[in-house]
Amino acid sequence: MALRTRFFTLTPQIPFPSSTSSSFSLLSLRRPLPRSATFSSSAAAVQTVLFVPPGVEPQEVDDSMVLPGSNIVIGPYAGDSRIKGVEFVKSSGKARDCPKDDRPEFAILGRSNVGKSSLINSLVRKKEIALTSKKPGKTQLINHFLVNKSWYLVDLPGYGFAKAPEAAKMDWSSFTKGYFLNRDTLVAVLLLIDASVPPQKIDLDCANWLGRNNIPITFVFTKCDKIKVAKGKRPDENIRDFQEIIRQNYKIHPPWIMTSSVTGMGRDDLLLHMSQLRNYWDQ
Ligand SMILES: Nc1nc2c(ncn2[C@@H]2O[C@H](COP(=O)(O)OP(=O)(O)OP(=O)(O)O)[C@@H](O)[C@H]2O)c(=O)[nH]1
Ligand SMILES: [Mg+2]
Repeated sequence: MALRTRFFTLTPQIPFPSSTSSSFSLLSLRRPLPRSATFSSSAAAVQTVLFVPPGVEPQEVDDSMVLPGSNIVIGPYAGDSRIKGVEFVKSSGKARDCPKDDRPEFAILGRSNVGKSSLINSLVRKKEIALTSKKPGKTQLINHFLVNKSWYLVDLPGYGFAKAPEAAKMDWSSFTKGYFLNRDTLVAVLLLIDASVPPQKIDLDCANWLGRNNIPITFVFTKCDKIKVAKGKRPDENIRDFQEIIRQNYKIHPPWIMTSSVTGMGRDDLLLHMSQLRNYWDQ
């Protein structure tokens, strides 16, 4: 059976009034704790509801089980999260060209330039296995990287980049239909959100689309090292604002975590979280 039907439970449909009139279902493993948790990152605190994985009773949770800079509780399915090897497998222009085996995979999704390729390089500790660029629109194909010969990281083209060369533009309707809806080996989408800018409608719309299609997500906030902004808000403030929107609209929060590909912040913790999702999927 596919993960998304046996791993995640659906909440009742909740209206999503801010950006679309359609209704939204959010995915979570279990009901969240009735209390909220607070994490401090520089001055502002981020309030959130904890994500409690299978095998953990909400009343059992204590602070030592929560990953720093996240709402993620680590449970008994978390395992060895070390990276022993990574190899680029292939680039695919269409979903049907993707590797055809049963290995579990995580899709890295987000706006162009949010740091998808950089996150992959940081997770596997290889400088340029996934190609990065200051210019948006660098990644234009579905790129599969095989980790520890047992699971895939998938670097996807970014959305929200209007100026991509016509020939290189992704056909998102066929892409989403072909990849997200039919990829039975998809454990979760890591939806990357740039913490150095305020919440973006396009990211909320993307979360909305994934939720409506019962695809599990983890919000991965990127660029959390960018604290020296001349104007505007700090990453922790932007993340707090993003959580506020999520909390207003949804009863259950997906897991979320703060990261930086420059400093390595959140890298080990995200890998541990991915190990618990993968091990549960694999059982
Ligand atoms: N300060 C900072 N910069 C980052 C971080 N992650 C990525 N960047 C920078 O952001 C730019 C875009 O990074 P990429 O990893 O190429 O972004 P992408 O999401 O793969 O972009 P596309 O493939 O074009 O969709 C590069 O200049 C990176 O060096 C981060 O955590 N902190
Ligand atoms: Mg890229």
